[in-house]
Amino acid sequence: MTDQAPVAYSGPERVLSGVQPSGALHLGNYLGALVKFTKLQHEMDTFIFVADLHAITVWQEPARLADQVREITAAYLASGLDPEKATIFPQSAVPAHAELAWIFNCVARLGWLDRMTQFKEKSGKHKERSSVGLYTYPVLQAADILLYKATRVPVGDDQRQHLELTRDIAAKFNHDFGAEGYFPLPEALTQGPGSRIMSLRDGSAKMSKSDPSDNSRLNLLDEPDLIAQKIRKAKTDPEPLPETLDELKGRPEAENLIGIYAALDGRSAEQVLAEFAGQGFGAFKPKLADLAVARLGPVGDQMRRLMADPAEIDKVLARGAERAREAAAPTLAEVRRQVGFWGA
Ligand code: AQP
Repeated sequence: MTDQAPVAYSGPERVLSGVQPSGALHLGNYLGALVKFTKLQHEMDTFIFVADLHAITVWQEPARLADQVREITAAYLASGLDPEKATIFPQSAVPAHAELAWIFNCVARLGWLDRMTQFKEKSGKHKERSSVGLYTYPVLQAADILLYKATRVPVGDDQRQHLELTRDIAAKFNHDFGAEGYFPLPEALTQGPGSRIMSLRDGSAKMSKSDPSDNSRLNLLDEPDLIAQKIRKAKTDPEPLPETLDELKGRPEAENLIGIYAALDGRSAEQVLAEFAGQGFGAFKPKLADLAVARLGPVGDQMRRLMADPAEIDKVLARGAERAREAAAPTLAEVRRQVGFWGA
Protein backbone atom coordinates (compact mmCIF):
# COMPACT_ATOMS: atom_id res chain seq x y z
CA MET A 1 0.00 0.00 0.00
CA THR A 2 1.21 3.55 -0.76
CA ASP A 3 0.27 7.04 0.45
CA GLN A 4 0.37 8.64 -3.00
CA ALA A 5 -2.66 10.56 -4.34
CA PRO A 6 -5.02 8.33 -6.34
CA VAL A 7 -4.35 8.21 -10.08
CA ALA A 8 -7.49 8.99 -12.10
CA TYR A 9 -8.93 6.34 -14.42
CA SER A 10 -8.17 7.23 -18.02
CA GLY A 11 -10.06 4.56 -19.99
CA PRO A 12 -13.03 5.17 -22.31
CA GLU A 13 -16.51 6.11 -21.09
CA ARG A 14 -18.87 3.16 -20.86
CA VAL A 15 -22.47 2.74 -19.70
CA LEU A 16 -23.78 -0.23 -17.72
CA SER A 17 -27.08 -0.92 -16.00
CA GLY A 18 -29.71 -3.61 -15.53
CA VAL A 19 -33.14 -4.49 -14.21
CA GLN A 20 -34.14 -7.51 -12.14
CA PRO A 21 -36.52 -10.10 -13.65
CA SER A 22 -38.50 -10.13 -10.43
CA GLY A 23 -41.97 -9.01 -11.49
CA ALA A 24 -43.92 -6.80 -13.85
CA LEU A 25 -42.05 -3.68 -14.98
CA HIS A 26 -43.67 -0.40 -14.04
CA LEU A 27 -43.53 3.27 -14.91
CA GLY A 28 -40.75 3.89 -12.34
CA ASN A 29 -38.50 1.28 -13.99
CA TYR A 30 -39.35 2.72 -17.40
CA LEU A 31 -38.64 6.38 -16.61
CA GLY A 32 -35.92 5.81 -14.01
CA ALA A 33 -33.98 3.30 -16.10
CA LEU A 34 -35.16 2.13 -19.54
CA VAL A 35 -35.67 5.55 -21.13
CA LYS A 36 -32.18 6.59 -19.99
CA PHE A 37 -30.59 3.41 -21.42
CA THR A 38 -32.15 4.07 -24.79
CA LYS A 39 -30.78 7.61 -24.93
CA LEU A 40 -27.28 6.71 -23.78
CA GLN A 41 -26.79 3.90 -26.31
CA HIS A 42 -26.34 6.61 -28.97
CA GLU A 43 -23.67 8.39 -26.94
CA MET A 44 -21.29 5.65 -25.76
CA ASP A 45 -20.53 1.92 -25.54
CA THR A 46 -23.51 0.51 -23.58
CA PHE A 47 -23.98 -2.76 -21.64
CA ILE A 48 -27.49 -3.55 -20.38
CA PHE A 49 -28.12 -6.83 -18.58
CA VAL A 50 -31.05 -8.67 -17.03
CA ALA A 51 -30.14 -9.06 -13.36
CA ASP A 52 -31.18 -12.67 -12.71
CA LEU A 53 -28.41 -13.26 -10.14
CA HIS A 54 -29.79 -10.31 -8.20
CA ALA A 55 -33.38 -11.50 -8.62
CA ILE A 56 -32.74 -14.80 -6.79
CA THR A 57 -31.71 -12.95 -3.62
CA VAL A 58 -35.43 -13.35 -2.94
CA TRP A 59 -37.42 -16.43 -4.01
CA GLN A 60 -38.13 -16.73 -7.75
CA GLU A 61 -40.18 -19.60 -9.17
CA PRO A 62 -37.63 -21.66 -11.17
CA ALA A 63 -40.19 -22.60 -13.84
CA ARG A 64 -40.84 -18.90 -14.55
CA LEU A 65 -37.39 -17.29 -14.25
CA ALA A 66 -36.21 -17.72 -17.86
CA ASP A 67 -39.51 -16.28 -19.14
CA GLN A 68 -39.14 -13.33 -16.78
CA VAL A 69 -35.69 -12.72 -18.27
CA ARG A 70 -37.28 -12.73 -21.74
CA GLU A 71 -39.97 -10.31 -20.59
CA ILE A 72 -37.41 -7.77 -19.34
CA THR A 73 -35.52 -8.17 -22.62
CA ALA A 74 -38.74 -7.51 -24.52
CA ALA A 75 -39.20 -4.34 -22.44
CA TYR A 76 -35.67 -3.21 -23.31
CA LEU A 77 -36.25 -3.74 -27.02
CA ALA A 78 -39.75 -2.20 -26.95
CA SER A 79 -38.32 0.89 -25.21
CA GLY A 80 -35.90 1.34 -28.09
CA LEU A 81 -32.70 -0.47 -27.08
CA ASP A 82 -30.98 -1.65 -30.24
CA PRO A 83 -29.02 -4.92 -29.88
CA GLU A 84 -26.68 -3.75 -32.64
CA LYS A 85 -25.69 -0.77 -30.50
CA ALA A 86 -26.10 -2.00 -26.92
CA THR A 87 -24.89 -5.34 -25.55
CA ILE A 88 -27.99 -6.94 -23.99
CA PHE A 89 -27.43 -10.10 -21.93
CA PRO A 90 -28.54 -12.22 -18.94
CA GLN A 91 -26.23 -11.64 -15.97
CA SER A 92 -26.01 -15.37 -15.11
CA ALA A 93 -24.66 -16.14 -18.59
CA VAL A 94 -21.41 -14.35 -17.67
CA PRO A 95 -19.92 -16.23 -14.68
CA ALA A 96 -17.28 -13.52 -14.23
CA HIS A 97 -19.92 -11.39 -12.44
CA ALA A 98 -20.12 -13.91 -9.61
CA GLU A 99 -16.36 -14.48 -9.50
CA LEU A 100 -15.54 -10.78 -9.26
CA ALA A 101 -18.32 -10.35 -6.67
CA TRP A 102 -16.58 -12.92 -4.45
CA ILE A 103 -13.29 -11.01 -4.66
CA PHE A 104 -15.15 -7.76 -3.88
CA ASN A 105 -16.84 -9.46 -0.90
CA CYS A 106 -13.31 -9.67 0.47
CA VAL A 107 -12.64 -5.98 -0.27
CA ALA A 108 -15.92 -4.46 1.03
CA ARG A 109 -16.22 -3.97 4.80
CA LEU A 110 -19.12 -5.17 6.93
CA GLY A 111 -19.59 -1.64 8.27
CA TRP A 112 -20.17 -0.36 4.72
CA LEU A 113 -22.88 -2.94 4.04
CA ASP A 114 -24.51 -2.39 7.43
CA ARG A 115 -25.34 1.15 6.30
CA MET A 116 -27.27 0.09 3.17
CA THR A 117 -30.86 1.30 3.58
CA GLN A 118 -32.29 -0.89 0.81
CA PHE A 119 -31.30 -4.06 2.70
CA LYS A 120 -32.98 -2.69 5.81
CA GLU A 121 -36.16 -1.93 3.83
CA LYS A 122 -36.22 -5.24 1.97
CA SER A 123 -35.34 -7.47 4.92
CA GLY A 124 -37.87 -5.69 7.16
CA LYS A 125 -38.37 -7.07 10.63
CA HIS A 126 -37.03 -10.52 9.76
CA LYS A 127 -33.42 -9.76 8.90
CA GLU A 128 -32.18 -13.12 10.16
CA ARG A 129 -34.44 -14.92 7.66
CA SER A 130 -33.16 -12.96 4.65
CA SER A 131 -30.73 -14.60 2.25
CA VAL A 132 -27.05 -13.76 2.59
CA GLY A 133 -27.27 -12.77 -1.09
CA LEU A 134 -29.72 -9.99 -0.27
CA TYR A 135 -27.17 -8.57 2.16
CA THR A 136 -24.27 -8.68 -0.30
CA TYR A 137 -26.49 -7.56 -3.23
CA PRO A 138 -24.68 -4.20 -3.60
CA VAL A 139 -21.30 -5.97 -3.77
CA LEU A 140 -22.55 -7.99 -6.77
CA GLN A 141 -23.75 -4.70 -8.22
CA ALA A 142 -20.22 -3.29 -7.87
CA ALA A 143 -18.89 -6.35 -9.72
CA ASP A 144 -21.46 -5.91 -12.53
CA ILE A 145 -20.30 -2.35 -13.09
CA LEU A 146 -16.56 -2.67 -12.61
CA LEU A 147 -16.21 -5.89 -14.63
CA TYR A 148 -16.83 -3.72 -17.71
CA LYS A 149 -15.05 -0.68 -16.23
CA ALA A 150 -18.28 1.24 -16.71
CA THR A 151 -18.05 4.95 -15.90
CA ARG A 152 -21.76 5.88 -16.10
CA VAL A 153 -24.60 4.01 -14.46
CA PRO A 154 -28.13 5.17 -15.32
CA VAL A 155 -30.39 4.21 -12.39
CA GLY A 156 -33.30 5.53 -10.34
CA ASP A 157 -32.62 7.68 -7.31
CA ASP A 158 -33.07 4.68 -4.97
CA GLN A 159 -29.77 3.23 -6.22
CA ARG A 160 -27.61 6.23 -5.33
CA GLN A 161 -26.28 4.70 -2.08
CA HIS A 162 -25.31 1.46 -3.86
CA LEU A 163 -23.33 3.45 -6.41
CA GLU A 164 -21.43 5.17 -3.60
CA LEU A 165 -20.52 1.70 -2.32
CA THR A 166 -19.28 0.72 -5.79
CA ARG A 167 -16.99 3.77 -5.76
CA ASP A 168 -15.70 2.82 -2.29
CA ILE A 169 -14.98 -0.75 -3.43
CA ALA A 170 -13.22 0.46 -6.60
CA ALA A 171 -11.07 2.93 -4.63
CA LYS A 172 -10.15 0.36 -1.97
CA PHE A 173 -9.32 -2.31 -4.55
CA ASN A 174 -7.15 0.13 -6.52
CA HIS A 175 -5.36 1.18 -3.34
CA ASP A 176 -4.94 -2.22 -1.66
CA PHE A 177 -3.60 -3.96 -4.76
CA GLY A 178 -1.33 -1.11 -5.86
CA ALA A 179 -3.47 -0.66 -8.94
CA GLU A 180 -4.26 3.08 -8.75
CA GLY A 181 -6.44 4.17 -11.66
CA TYR A 182 -7.25 0.54 -12.57
CA PHE A 183 -10.98 0.68 -11.83
CA PRO A 184 -12.94 3.86 -12.60
CA LEU A 185 -15.04 5.48 -9.86
CA PRO A 186 -18.37 5.29 -11.72
CA GLU A 187 -20.94 8.04 -11.69
CA ALA A 188 -24.63 7.35 -10.99
CA LEU A 189 -26.85 9.05 -13.56
CA THR A 190 -29.85 9.72 -11.32
CA GLN A 191 -30.83 13.13 -12.64
CA GLY A 192 -34.03 13.83 -14.53
CA PRO A 193 -37.71 14.14 -13.69
CA GLY A 194 -38.36 10.34 -13.86
CA SER A 195 -35.73 9.34 -11.32
CA ARG A 196 -38.08 9.01 -8.38
CA ILE A 197 -41.62 7.96 -9.28
CA MET A 198 -43.80 7.42 -6.24
CA SER A 199 -46.75 5.07 -5.60
CA LEU A 200 -50.13 6.19 -6.95
CA ARG A 201 -51.64 5.28 -3.57
CA ASP A 202 -49.04 6.90 -1.30
CA GLY A 203 -46.88 9.82 -2.41
CA SER A 204 -44.27 9.03 0.24
CA ALA A 205 -43.55 5.45 -0.96
CA LYS A 206 -41.58 4.50 -4.08
CA MET A 207 -43.53 2.95 -6.97
CA SER A 208 -42.38 -0.64 -6.67
CA LYS A 209 -42.91 -4.10 -8.19
CA SER A 210 -43.30 -5.61 -4.75
CA ASP A 211 -46.09 -3.28 -3.52
CA PRO A 212 -49.04 -5.63 -2.83
CA SER A 213 -51.47 -3.12 -4.38
CA ASP A 214 -51.47 -3.27 -8.19
CA ASN A 215 -53.27 0.11 -8.14
CA SER A 216 -50.07 1.65 -6.75
CA ARG A 217 -48.29 1.36 -10.11
CA LEU A 218 -48.71 1.60 -13.87
CA ASN A 219 -47.30 -1.58 -15.41
CA LEU A 220 -45.84 -1.55 -18.90
CA LEU A 221 -48.22 -4.39 -19.82
CA ASP A 222 -51.37 -2.70 -18.48
CA GLU A 223 -54.09 -2.19 -21.10
CA PRO A 224 -55.17 1.45 -21.79
CA ASP A 225 -58.44 1.11 -19.82
CA LEU A 226 -56.57 -0.09 -16.77
CA ILE A 227 -54.00 2.72 -17.03
CA ALA A 228 -56.81 5.30 -17.15
CA GLN A 229 -58.63 3.63 -14.26
CA LYS A 230 -55.52 3.56 -12.05
CA ILE A 231 -54.90 7.26 -12.71
CA ARG A 232 -58.55 8.09 -11.95
CA LYS A 233 -58.21 6.24 -8.63
CA ALA A 234 -54.81 7.74 -7.78
CA LYS A 235 -54.74 9.41 -4.37
CA THR A 236 -54.83 13.23 -4.52
CA ASP A 237 -56.02 16.15 -2.39
CA PRO A 238 -58.92 18.58 -2.86
CA GLU A 239 -56.75 21.67 -3.57
CA PRO A 240 -56.33 23.03 -7.12
CA LEU A 241 -52.88 22.87 -8.71
CA PRO A 242 -50.64 25.79 -7.74
CA GLU A 243 -48.43 27.98 -9.93
CA THR A 244 -45.05 27.09 -8.42
CA LEU A 245 -43.18 23.97 -7.35
CA ASP A 246 -42.66 25.47 -3.89
CA GLU A 247 -46.40 25.49 -3.31
CA LEU A 248 -46.52 21.75 -4.06
CA LYS A 249 -44.37 21.00 -0.98
CA GLY A 250 -46.33 18.99 1.57
CA ARG A 251 -48.58 17.60 -1.19
CA PRO A 252 -46.59 14.47 -2.17
CA GLU A 253 -49.34 12.87 -4.30
CA ALA A 254 -49.90 16.04 -6.31
CA GLU A 255 -46.15 16.51 -6.72
CA ASN A 256 -45.81 12.94 -7.95
CA LEU A 257 -48.54 13.23 -10.59
CA ILE A 258 -47.05 16.49 -11.87
CA GLY A 259 -43.62 14.81 -11.97
CA ILE A 260 -45.03 11.85 -13.93
CA TYR A 261 -46.71 14.18 -16.43
CA ALA A 262 -43.49 16.15 -16.86
CA ALA A 263 -41.34 13.04 -17.34
CA LEU A 264 -43.75 11.46 -19.84
CA ASP A 265 -44.04 14.69 -21.80
CA GLY A 266 -40.32 15.57 -21.76
CA ARG A 267 -41.03 18.86 -19.99
CA SER A 268 -40.12 20.36 -16.63
CA ALA A 269 -42.56 20.27 -13.69
CA GLU A 270 -42.60 24.09 -13.79
CA GLN A 271 -43.82 24.03 -17.40
CA VAL A 272 -46.56 21.54 -16.52
CA LEU A 273 -47.71 23.68 -13.59
CA ALA A 274 -47.77 26.76 -15.82
CA GLU A 275 -50.29 24.93 -18.01
CA PHE A 276 -52.51 23.47 -15.24
CA ALA A 277 -52.28 26.08 -12.45
CA GLY A 278 -55.70 26.76 -10.91
CA GLN A 279 -57.23 23.53 -12.22
CA GLY A 280 -58.34 20.66 -10.01
CA PHE A 281 -57.52 16.96 -10.40
CA GLY A 282 -60.87 16.37 -12.13
CA ALA A 283 -59.44 18.26 -15.10
CA PHE A 284 -55.80 17.16 -14.77
CA LYS A 285 -56.23 13.39 -14.36
CA PRO A 286 -57.90 12.72 -17.76
CA LYS A 287 -55.07 14.64 -19.47
CA LEU A 288 -52.50 12.61 -17.58
CA ALA A 289 -54.33 9.38 -18.46
CA ASP A 290 -54.32 10.27 -22.18
CA LEU A 291 -50.61 11.05 -22.06
CA ALA A 292 -49.75 7.86 -20.14
CA VAL A 293 -51.75 5.72 -22.58
CA ALA A 294 -50.11 7.43 -25.56
CA ARG A 295 -46.61 6.84 -24.16
CA LEU A 296 -46.97 3.40 -22.52
CA GLY A 297 -49.53 1.79 -24.83
CA PRO A 298 -47.14 1.31 -27.78
CA VAL A 299 -44.39 -0.03 -25.47
CA GLY A 300 -46.79 -2.65 -24.06
CA ASP A 301 -48.03 -3.60 -27.55
CA GLN A 302 -44.48 -4.03 -28.83
CA MET A 303 -43.56 -6.11 -25.75
CA ARG A 304 -46.48 -8.45 -26.44
CA ARG A 305 -45.42 -8.83 -30.10
CA LEU A 306 -41.81 -9.60 -29.10
CA MET A 307 -42.81 -12.04 -26.37
CA ALA A 308 -44.81 -14.02 -28.93
CA ASP A 309 -41.46 -15.05 -30.48
CA PRO A 310 -39.22 -16.18 -27.58
CA ALA A 311 -36.67 -17.73 -29.98
CA GLU A 312 -35.89 -14.27 -31.41
CA ILE A 313 -35.40 -12.87 -27.90
CA ASP A 314 -33.12 -15.79 -27.06
CA LYS A 315 -30.98 -15.00 -30.11
CA VAL A 316 -30.51 -11.42 -28.89
CA LEU A 317 -29.56 -12.68 -25.43
CA ALA A 318 -27.15 -15.35 -26.71
CA ARG A 319 -25.34 -12.86 -28.97
CA GLY A 320 -25.18 -10.33 -26.15
CA ALA A 321 -23.87 -12.91 -23.69
CA GLU A 322 -21.04 -13.82 -26.05
CA ARG A 323 -20.04 -10.17 -26.45
CA ALA A 324 -20.28 -9.56 -22.70
CA ARG A 325 -18.11 -12.61 -21.89
CA GLU A 326 -15.46 -11.34 -24.31
CA ALA A 327 -15.53 -7.85 -22.78
CA ALA A 328 -15.37 -9.21 -19.22
CA ALA A 329 -12.54 -11.73 -19.69
CA PRO A 330 -9.56 -9.30 -19.70
CA THR A 331 -10.72 -7.55 -16.51
CA LEU A 332 -11.16 -10.80 -14.63
CA ALA A 333 -7.77 -12.13 -15.83
CA GLU A 334 -6.06 -8.92 -14.70
CA VAL A 335 -7.83 -8.92 -11.31
CA ARG A 336 -6.82 -12.54 -10.73
CA ARG A 337 -3.21 -11.52 -11.41
CA GLN A 338 -3.46 -8.47 -9.12
CA VAL A 339 -4.88 -10.61 -6.30
CA GLY A 340 -2.09 -13.14 -6.80
CA PHE A 341 -4.06 -16.28 -7.64
CA TRP A 342 -2.15 -19.35 -8.77
CA GLY A 343 -1.89 -19.66 -12.54
CA ALA A 344 -3.04 -16.08 -13.18
N1 AQP B 1 -40.13 4.23 -8.43
C1 AQP B 1 -39.05 4.33 -9.19
N2 AQP B 1 -38.73 5.52 -9.77
C2 AQP B 1 -37.64 5.63 -10.56
N3 AQP B 1 -36.80 4.58 -10.82
C3 AQP B 1 -37.09 3.40 -10.26
N4 AQP B 1 -36.48 2.19 -10.33
C4 AQP B 1 -37.18 1.29 -9.59
N5 AQP B 1 -38.24 1.88 -9.04
C5 AQP B 1 -38.22 3.20 -9.43
C6 AQP B 1 -35.27 1.91 -11.09
O1 AQP B 1 -35.52 0.83 -11.96
C7 AQP B 1 -34.29 0.13 -12.15
C8 AQP B 1 -34.50 -1.33 -12.02
O2 AQP B 1 -34.96 -1.67 -10.75
P1 AQP B 1 -34.75 -3.15 -10.22
O3 AQP B 1 -35.84 -4.00 -10.69
O4 AQP B 1 -33.42 -3.65 -10.53
O5 AQP B 1 -34.78 -2.95 -8.69
P2 AQP B 1 -35.72 -2.21 -7.73
O6 AQP B 1 -35.20 -0.84 -7.50
O7 AQP B 1 -35.75 -3.09 -6.54
O8 AQP B 1 -37.15 -2.12 -8.46
P3 AQP B 1 -38.55 -2.14 -7.82
O9 AQP B 1 -39.54 -2.07 -8.89
O10 AQP B 1 -38.71 -1.12 -6.76
O11 AQP B 1 -38.64 -3.56 -7.19
P4 AQP B 1 -38.83 -3.98 -5.70
O12 AQP B 1 -40.29 -3.85 -5.45
O13 AQP B 1 -38.35 -5.38 -5.70
O14 AQP B 1 -38.04 -3.07 -4.84
C9 AQP B 1 -33.28 0.71 -11.14
O15 AQP B 1 -32.44 1.60 -11.83
C10 AQP B 1 -34.15 1.45 -10.18
O16 AQP B 1 -33.46 2.54 -9.61
